[in-house]
Amino acid sequence: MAAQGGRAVRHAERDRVARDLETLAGLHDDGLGGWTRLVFSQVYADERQHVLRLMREAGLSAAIDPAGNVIGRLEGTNPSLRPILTGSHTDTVRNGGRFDGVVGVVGAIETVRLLRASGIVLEHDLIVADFLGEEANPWGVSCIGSRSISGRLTAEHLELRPADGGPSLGEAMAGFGLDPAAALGQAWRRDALHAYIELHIEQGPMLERSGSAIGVVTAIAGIDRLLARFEGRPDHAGTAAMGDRRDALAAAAEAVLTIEREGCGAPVHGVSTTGMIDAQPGSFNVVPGSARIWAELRSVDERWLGEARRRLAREIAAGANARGVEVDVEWLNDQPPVQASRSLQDHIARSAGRLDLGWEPVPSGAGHDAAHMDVLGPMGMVFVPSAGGRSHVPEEHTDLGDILHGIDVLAETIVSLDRASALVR
Ligand code: HGY
Ligand code: MN
Ligand code: MN
Repeated sequence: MAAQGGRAVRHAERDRVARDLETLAGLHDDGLGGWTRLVFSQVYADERQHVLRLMREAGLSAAIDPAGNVIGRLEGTNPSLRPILTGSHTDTVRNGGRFDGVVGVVGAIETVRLLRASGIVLEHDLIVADFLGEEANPWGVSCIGSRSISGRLTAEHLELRPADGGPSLGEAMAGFGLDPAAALGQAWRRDALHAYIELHIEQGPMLERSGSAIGVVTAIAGIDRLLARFEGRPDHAGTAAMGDRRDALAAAAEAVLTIEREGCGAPVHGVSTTGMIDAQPGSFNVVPGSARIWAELRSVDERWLGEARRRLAREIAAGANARGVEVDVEWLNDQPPVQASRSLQDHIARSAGRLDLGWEPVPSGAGHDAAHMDVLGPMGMVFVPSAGGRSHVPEEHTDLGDILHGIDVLAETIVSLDRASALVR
């Protein structure tokens, strides 16, 4: 056990963690299915006040920053040292689950409780964060809060509007009581952190299949997102000859399958998904004149991502043009893959070993705030198993016992990081 002055870190408390998870799950939008808590929704506003209270009750001095991050601090003994940061997010996707992100925020707060109950006082300040808006959203900018802290939120991001109109991202933030201008200007200096560590559900099948209790994340997949707009010609569905048509929806559908083939052919970890499609005018009896698709590519291999982008742009255009349809492919997001710090991987693995928990290295196909925190210091992630490898669905589930193990590894690792001097990226 990582001890300090002979004191070992206590184990996470089952009933207290279960209560926190249950309370947060209860703060969801009934009308949106699953355990939905969308960014900028009222239920999300209520939930952030609850997290603020939890942080303060745990002994953190906590506040909400201009970008909407709930930030708590536990002072260490040596203010000259750079802080350790741990956290995650509590917004969800539509029709989402109860554990994505929430496990990392509850785990971080429980870690503070355990350190205090164990009489362990760190040398480094420990900062706990519930980052605003980690999930994909209508503005196409995920990880809003962690981008702000890492200096990756831009004025252009704030000007973005949803494809179907509505307030800009900056207007939505202001409407939520935040200060978008200050959110642009509050970036922490590079290398501001001694270390960043995040507990998260794996959202994939590897740990459940292997039986390992803990995943030591090796890298976080890069994400490239696109919006493709198809312009054909609307016609009467009953009289336009098939060979004369310039059917925008047929061209979009062909592009969806082209995108799927790209992921299926990836020689390394690479996946592709078309998440949305729409067509106008949307009538039975009119050949669609225009259509749009929203899609994304992901991989931990930057070279594959770049090549796939170029192939897709070429093949989508060729398929559309063969149908007499024009297409414009706009790349909305290019988040490169991020390698986890070797030092943190070692600390996490050793902590799991000391706790007699089986572990294995795991790449993350999911994106995380940790990908941005990497700018501020050595980054690591601790994964716990996902039942059936499923996430972003109401059926998302992780056993409480696995969550408690993850929290114990998180706490154990933070104590060992506190004693480490030079951590490498
Ligand atoms: O989309 C993701 O990968 C993350 O769960 N937000
Ligand atoms: Mn997440
Ligand atoms: Mn997610």
